[in-house]
Amino acid sequence: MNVATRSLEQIRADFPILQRRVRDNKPLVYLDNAATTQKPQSVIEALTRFYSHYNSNIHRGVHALSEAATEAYETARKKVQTFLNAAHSHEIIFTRGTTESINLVALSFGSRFLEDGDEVLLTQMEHHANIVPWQLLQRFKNIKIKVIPITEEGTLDLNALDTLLTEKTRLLAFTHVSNALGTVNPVKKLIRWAKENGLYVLVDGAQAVPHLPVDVQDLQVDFYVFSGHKIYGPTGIGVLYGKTELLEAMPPYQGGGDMIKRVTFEKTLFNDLPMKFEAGTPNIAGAIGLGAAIDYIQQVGYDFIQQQEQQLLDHATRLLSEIPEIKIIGTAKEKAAVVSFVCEGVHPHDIGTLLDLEGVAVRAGHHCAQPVMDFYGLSATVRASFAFYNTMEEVEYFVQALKKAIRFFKR
Ligand code: C6P
Repeated sequence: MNVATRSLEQIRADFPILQRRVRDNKPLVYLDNAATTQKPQSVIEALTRFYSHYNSNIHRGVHALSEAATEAYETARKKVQTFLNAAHSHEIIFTRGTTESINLVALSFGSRFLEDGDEVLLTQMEHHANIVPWQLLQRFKNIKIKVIPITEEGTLDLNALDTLLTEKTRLLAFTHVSNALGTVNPVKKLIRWAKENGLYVLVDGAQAVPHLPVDVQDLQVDFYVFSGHKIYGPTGIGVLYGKTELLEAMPPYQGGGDMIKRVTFEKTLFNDLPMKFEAGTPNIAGAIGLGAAIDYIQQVGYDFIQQQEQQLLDHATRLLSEIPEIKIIGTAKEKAAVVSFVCEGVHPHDIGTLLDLEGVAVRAGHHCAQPVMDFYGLSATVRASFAFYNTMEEVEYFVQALKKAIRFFKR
């Protein structure tokens, strides 16, 4: 056993669920990491410790538990600040997840910074979470949505940028990594282009932060959003990073407790950042769990994560390419560890169901990215998405199970 194998085994042992057996005692092969990642023991323990030791509301109490909870919640915010290299901790807003973060920006930034007739530039490969909030904004603002097209291999057609740009274009909002195709977009290049043309930029980092380090100051991005559960943290917690001057100028997204300084029936004075955007009791345990997840990722390190995931991706791509019935959807040069594919003559859901019978968890469907499916003339794909805790043996087992499923349907 070499060092790398041993350390991978140790890493896998950190995730209790990976020891589980499913479907007639088959070992679980979890390849649905783009939907949500599994949680290491340290995250589970952070949640348990919060609820068993210092569960309390934050920012309100004068008692010991409330002080401890407030301290832990604000420490988690600082961990996210360091994780993204944000200039200030008040630039980190805790939300329910990527979806809520984008809805917050669309409604709050949209109401303050966008005017009737303004244009918002999205891409063909957006998750619905970065399409529908802008359409909801259209109920209040007569904004126009324009779309950067994609090429057959699933990369953005950058040649279209200058054609799409008009003097009305205000915002570029795009995904850093496509959940349906795995494409890693040229985020720096796109932001540079946007800034040269005076646009605001929102980047959906839901599928990026699990795989690569992000530095919001280096990117010079205005808004960067992600979900805790996709980076080994709990569900129901997410992050909106925003530049101070924008967040200061934006109106609150929701009203209630904690987001105010003074309330009368005539007028309310709003709280400072970040509380202005965190109305009501937040997901305290979730934020603390996210902090623990960030600690864990930093301990594993992105060098290991990237090296391991690249090997898994290459191996899966090679093995799948050898199966004549399989067509990989999304063949960009720069990809995160996601392989989407279709199988001639078999519906993706049927493949997903037969893989499940072998203990292999994948996602089959439109992946909440129907415009991507429309581009390829598909209703769905099968998607295997890897994390650093997956093994080459699991990739091989998955491909064997897939071949068995194909044989079953060809009978
Ligand atoms: N994609 C997937 O299986 P939430 O649900 O708020 O945590 O994340 C939404 C979201 C936004 N952007 C991208 C690029 C995403 O991939 C996701 C979530 C999951 O692909 C669930 S649909």
